[in-house]
Amino acid sequence: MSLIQKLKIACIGAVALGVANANAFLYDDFSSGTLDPNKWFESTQTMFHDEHFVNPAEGAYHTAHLNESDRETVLMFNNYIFYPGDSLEYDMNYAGGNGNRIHIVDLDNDYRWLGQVGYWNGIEPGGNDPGLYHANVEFDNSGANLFITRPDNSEFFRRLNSSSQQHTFGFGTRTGHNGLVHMDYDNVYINPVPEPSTLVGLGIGAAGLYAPGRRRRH
Ligand SMILES: [Ca+2]
Repeated sequence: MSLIQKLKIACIGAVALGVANANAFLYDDFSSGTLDPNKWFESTQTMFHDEHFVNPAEGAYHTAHLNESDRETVLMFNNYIFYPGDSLEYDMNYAGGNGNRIHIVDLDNDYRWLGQVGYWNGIEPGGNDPGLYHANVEFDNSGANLFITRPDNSEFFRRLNSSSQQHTFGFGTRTGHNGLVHMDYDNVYINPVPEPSTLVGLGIGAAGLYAPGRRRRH
């Protein structure tokens, strides 16, 4: 079989399964210099960290804490609902820290208590080495699967259960009473399940497979 034939079959298979990456788009790479309020809102359940802003020098959303204390900064997708089959990706650059400091996520207003990367009275399962981490979140009808690739390219997986089928999401940084940290976020991509109009556009005629007229942004 020629390479072209293999590629054709791979493409057809991907479209038929609804996992084509054609719909993936860059949500934000923080290159505008400021936080876009149409895309994000900052949230905390304690107080924000000393530094939490889009840093033009880093081209990223920057969080840092310079004075030991219990703080939290979470960047929530603003008015964006994730449906089963949707996925997203982002990078987390862990520059360093001391004491209790963790990378956290928020799925449907839950899971902020759970460390993914960092140190909280012990090394978190996602690792504690400084460097670039890559997160992939795959949403389904009972929560999401979180995959984190560590700087050494090893992978950490965690199941996040939820009673909701329509998901809100955010990611961010937490410190404990003795915590100092510097974690930055960048390169946020969303890979949505094809909308019915997209499927029709592809000539598949499978619109009936999906709920009509849904909108992610509202
Ligand atoms: Ca960037």
